[in-house]
Amino acid sequence: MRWTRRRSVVAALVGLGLAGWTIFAFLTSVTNPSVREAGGLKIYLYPTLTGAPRTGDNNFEIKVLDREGRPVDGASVNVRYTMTGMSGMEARTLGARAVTQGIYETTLSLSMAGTWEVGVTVERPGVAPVTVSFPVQVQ
Ligand SMILES: [Cu+2]
Repeated sequence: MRWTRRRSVVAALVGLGLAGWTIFAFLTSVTNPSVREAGGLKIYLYPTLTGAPRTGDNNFEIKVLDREGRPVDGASVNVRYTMTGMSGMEARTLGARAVTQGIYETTLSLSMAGTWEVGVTVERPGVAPVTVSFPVQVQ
């Protein structure tokens, strides 16, 4: 009796913990799904003009900031993207064009609706390359 109750309390706490973590992860991703921090950089990826990405060609901007929030210019920014969980689809790689103020621009051909995985690699002279990954929902 007592043991059963203790076990159900533990199960309830574990359940609450998992639910809390899930909600936290969900809220964090909703608050800002398009920023990643790695290697002393803050890297943003967002679709321009179109709002939510749709099937076909979509323009994206990549913003690169340093630790102090200053734009990182003169980097080589490459994008590698594929559809999540679709083994038959080959990943595509392309470079992003530098615009200004730490902003780089690219056009991704998102041929199907669903979840895509977009990897962004930032290379600077004399510094280890930084790669981050974004899930992108395509309608
Ligand atoms: Cu696909």
